[in-house]
Amino acid sequence: MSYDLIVKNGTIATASDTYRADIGVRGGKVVAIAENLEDARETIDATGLFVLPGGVEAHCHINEPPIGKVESADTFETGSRSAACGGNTTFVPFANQARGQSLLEAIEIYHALANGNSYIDYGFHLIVSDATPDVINRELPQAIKDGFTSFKVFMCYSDVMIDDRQILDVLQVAREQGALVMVHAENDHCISWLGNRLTELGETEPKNYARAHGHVVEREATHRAISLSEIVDTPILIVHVSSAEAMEQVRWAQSKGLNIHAETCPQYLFLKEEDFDRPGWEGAKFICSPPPREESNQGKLWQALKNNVFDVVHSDHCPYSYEGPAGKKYHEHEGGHPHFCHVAPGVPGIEVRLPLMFNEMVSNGRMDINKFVALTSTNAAKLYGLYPQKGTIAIGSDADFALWDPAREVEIRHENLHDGCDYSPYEGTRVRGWPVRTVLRGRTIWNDGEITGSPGEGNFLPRKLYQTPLKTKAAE
Ligand code: DUC
Ligand code: ZN
Ligand code: ZN
Repeated sequence: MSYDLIVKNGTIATASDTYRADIGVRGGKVVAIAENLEDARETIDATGLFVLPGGVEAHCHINEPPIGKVESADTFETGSRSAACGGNTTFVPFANQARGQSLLEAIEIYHALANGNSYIDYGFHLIVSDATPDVINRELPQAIKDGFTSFKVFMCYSDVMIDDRQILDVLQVAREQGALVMVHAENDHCISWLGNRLTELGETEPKNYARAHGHVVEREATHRAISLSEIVDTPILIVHVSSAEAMEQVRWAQSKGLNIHAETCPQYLFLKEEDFDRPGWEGAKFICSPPPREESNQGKLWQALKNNVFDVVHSDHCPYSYEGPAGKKYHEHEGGHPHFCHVAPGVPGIEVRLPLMFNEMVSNGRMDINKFVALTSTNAAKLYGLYPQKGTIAIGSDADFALWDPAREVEIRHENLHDGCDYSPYEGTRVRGWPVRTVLRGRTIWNDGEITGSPGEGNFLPRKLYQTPLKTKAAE
C-alpha cells in the first residue's frame, strides 16, 4: 500500500492520548496510524517532534468593516497566512451583518473576501446585529442549513448590539435549529455611562478603558446572558471571558447543570492592566474589549482552565495597526487629542496563541499536552460542528497537523510574524516550544520559517449542527 505522505517517528498527541506512531496520508486524509509505515511519495521525519492536530482558531476578526477611520489590518490572505505560521489549519472568522443589511448578503460578501485567498480551511460564524422578523424567521434558519451553525450576539456597542428580547429570539432559533450562540457579555449602558463620567473628569488616557469596562460590567452581563440561555433552555458560549468574576458566574451556572460554554484568550492570561500605563500613547496597543485585567486575575483564570470551566482558548485576533492614519493612533494625524473612547478595540495574536499556550501549559508544566490540544483544537472542532474532520488525528480525519519542536526557544518579535498589523502586544515574550511545520490536508504549508502554501488552498467548511445534550436526550 502506498501513501502520498508518511509522517515518521513523531510523538502523536491528541486530546486524549500521547503515543509514538507513523501517520499515513492519502487523498488529504489520515488512512493509517501504525508503526514503521513505508512507501510514500513524501516522508516527513518527525523525530524529536510532537505531531498535533492543526490548531482550530475559532475566534478571529478578519477584514471586518472599519471602526470610524481605523481599518482592519488583515485580509483573508494575511490573516490566514499568519494563522498557518502559528500552527493552525482551520479558522472561523466572523461574517458581520451591518445594521439594515440582509444576513445572507453579509455571508455572500465574506465568501467573496475569503474565496481564493485563504491559506487554511475556514468557516464563518455570523454576527447578528439586526434581528428583524425576516432575519429570525427566514434568514437565520436558512443560514444554519447552509452550514453557518454558530452566531455571535453583542450586549454592547451601539452599532452591533441587540437587546435582551432580541437575544431571546436568536436563542429560540438556535434551540429549534441546533445552532450555538456566542455572547459578547458586557453591559453597554454601564460602559457608556462610565465613559462619559471619566471624560467629564478629564480621565482620557488608555488605562481608563479598563475602568469603563470594569469587572462588574462584564460580570453583570455574563449573569444576564446565562439567565437568557436558561429561559430559552438552550446552550450558549460566553466568548472572551476576561474577569475572574465573570468566570465565577460561568462556574456557578455549570454547577447548576446549565449548559454554558466559555472561552478565554491569551490577552487575559498573559497581558495585564498595568500594560495600559506604558509611556505616551503605547497603552492603546493593549485596548481590547473586554480589557486585560490586573495580574492577580490571571491566576484565577489559569485555575479555571485547569478545572474545565473553559472549553476553548482563542486569540480574538482583531488586528488594528498602531501607527498611521488608519491605525489606533489616527488622532495624531489629525492634530487631535487622543481619548481612550476613540481607540479601536482589538489586539492581534492569531500566530502566537498556540506558542504562548504551549509554553505555559506544556513547557512550564501547568497542564498536559492533551489538555493543550483539547483547548486549542479539539473542543472548538466539536463545539462548532467540525469534528472529527478537524480537531483530531484519526483514521478518516483530514491530514491537518502541526509539528512542534518542544525545545525550540523563540523570542516573539513582530518583525518575524506574518500578519498585516504593525505590532504584537506580546513583543519580547520568550517561549519554549514552536510549531515548526504546518500540514493542511497532507500538504506542507509552513516549514521552518518558509511559507510553502499559497492563498486559495484553504477550503470553505460548511459546519454541522451543534449537538446539545438536550437533543441527545430527546433522541434517546
Ligand atoms: N473585542 C475586541 O476587542 N475587538 C473586536 C470585537 C470584540 O469583541
Ligand atoms: Zn466580542
Ligand atoms: Zn472578538
